[in-house]
Amino acid sequence: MGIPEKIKAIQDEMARTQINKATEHHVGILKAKIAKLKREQEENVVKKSGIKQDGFDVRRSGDATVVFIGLPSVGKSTLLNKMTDAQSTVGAFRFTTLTVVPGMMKYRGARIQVLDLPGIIKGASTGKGLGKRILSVARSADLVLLMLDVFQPYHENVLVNELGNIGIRLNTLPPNITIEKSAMGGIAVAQQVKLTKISEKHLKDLLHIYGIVSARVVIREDVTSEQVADYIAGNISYSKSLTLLNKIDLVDKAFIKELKTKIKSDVIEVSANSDINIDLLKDKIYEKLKFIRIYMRPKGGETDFKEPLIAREGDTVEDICNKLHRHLKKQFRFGMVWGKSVKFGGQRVGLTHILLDEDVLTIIKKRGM
Ligand SMILES: Nc1nc2c(ncn2[C@@H]2O[C@H](COP(=O)(O)OP(=O)(O)O)[C@@H](O)[C@H]2O)c(=O)[nH]1
Ligand SMILES: [Mg+2]
Repeated sequence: MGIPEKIKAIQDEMARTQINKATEHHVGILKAKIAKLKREQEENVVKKSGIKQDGFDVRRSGDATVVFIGLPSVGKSTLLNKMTDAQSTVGAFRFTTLTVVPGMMKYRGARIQVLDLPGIIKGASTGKGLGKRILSVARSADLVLLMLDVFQPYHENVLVNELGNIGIRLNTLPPNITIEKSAMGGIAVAQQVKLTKISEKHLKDLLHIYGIVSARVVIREDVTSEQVADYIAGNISYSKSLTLLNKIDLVDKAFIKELKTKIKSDVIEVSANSDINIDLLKDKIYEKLKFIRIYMRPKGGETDFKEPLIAREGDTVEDICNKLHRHLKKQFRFGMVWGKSVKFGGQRVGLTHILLDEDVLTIIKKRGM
């Protein structure tokens, strides 16, 4: 039996199974089997065709990269032109954007690269058209903007599903578990928190599907079976997203109010054409990317408060060194910090020190360098 037939057989079995408490476990296992087969199928296609999977070649630049994902004609190109210095072709026809068009948005001192991609359609993840390549650009982005037309809000599910199919999860963190394969001894599970969404038996069955019979599993979070399957399968990206509703100039307030009750996530309503809420959108993007500003003070000199270095939440002194100069890390002796991340001004810190917004930083190099 080939992979498609195997998938079909399991799908048929699922269709025959009534979902209730008693069958929940069984259905979960069937789902995991399908997910595994689909991945294998995917890998076969890639191997046979020799298609490069990494999608379009876009040189990343700026402090962060944001991509638009949406169906054709929702207004992605129009919005890119409004937000950045780019000139992307806008058309009343579908598929006007055929390549990736990058634009740079400068906002509150940060340089944010925004990528306009061709529209995707339902089924994009299974290789219709350029779909998969387009979706894979989202994998390397710092933020995905899901863009919807005010008259087609239900397309949000399509976008989330298509991204999900190629292993991109939105607005969730990787599950806090570890699974270490061992040579023998069966599967040992250490639960630091109690599992309520999946039983230990289910967990072991999942591991078996992936051929793991001996492993040490540490559970630090109450995970679902999907999260465990993701962890075992690997190659999953966890991205942040924001949902936009465009063309609100075409409807009234009552229409939007009604609509918002139907969309799951928080949405930002904009009109690219009529310039509504564009600054609000920039604000939301900036906030979501969690930038921090670091003011550099040269040794014995004045702090540069005018042009902060733009970093991201969680960045360390080492990250800053890397931004400044390729070899600085090697020359680094210690840092001095004034601000929220230290107990007192001028505190000495090492490369692993995590900085906070508006810290002042001096880097002291090794002698003679
Ligand atoms: N009424 C209205 N039309 C818009 C808006 N934004 C874009 N459009 C129109 O929608 C069509 C498709 O826009 P385009 O930017 O090419 O969409 P894309 O395929 O998603 O890149 C064009 O005719 C735009 O003028 C908007 O905010 N309001
Ligand atoms: Mg376009």
